[in-house]
Amino acid sequence: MLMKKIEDICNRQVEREGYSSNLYLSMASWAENNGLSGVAGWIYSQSDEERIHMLKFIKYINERGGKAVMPALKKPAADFKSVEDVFKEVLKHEEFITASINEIVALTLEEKDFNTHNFLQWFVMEQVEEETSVRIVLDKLRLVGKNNMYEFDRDILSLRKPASTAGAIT
Ligand code: OFO
Repeated sequence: MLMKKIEDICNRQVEREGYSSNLYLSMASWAENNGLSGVAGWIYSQSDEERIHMLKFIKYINERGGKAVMPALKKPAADFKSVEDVFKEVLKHEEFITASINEIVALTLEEKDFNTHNFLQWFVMEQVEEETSVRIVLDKLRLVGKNNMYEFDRDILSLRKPASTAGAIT
């Protein structure tokens, strides 16, 4: 049975993963409207992954005898200055999510909830992968140059990690 404070902080993460998914949908839609189908594809896939992360928390909370709460999600921004700004914002958001996951890990250690601690290890590794993949995109963007957006957009999907590591619900 989940401790109430662990249940609450996991529900907070349900909301954060759900918001991540929504935020990335908004960014992908912006890219699509600006003729950047590759960038849009990369970010739509990221949005799908965030929804899976949210589901993982929902299922874990319920399976451990808690009650997952479906959150109201804050409306994300609809307009962005540039592709570089979008990916800088993705990185900033992922760093926030990493800190959020680490906070839950710390609480599980404090409360000696080793089951939840174990559940969270997948997320700890996932955040390392996600931050790295966004940094790679930003590096490529600097290399290709903002004036060569056609090539960047054409090639960006080759930078996506394979779906097998994207994290299906188990
Ligand atoms: Fe990209 O964050 Fe979920 O966990």
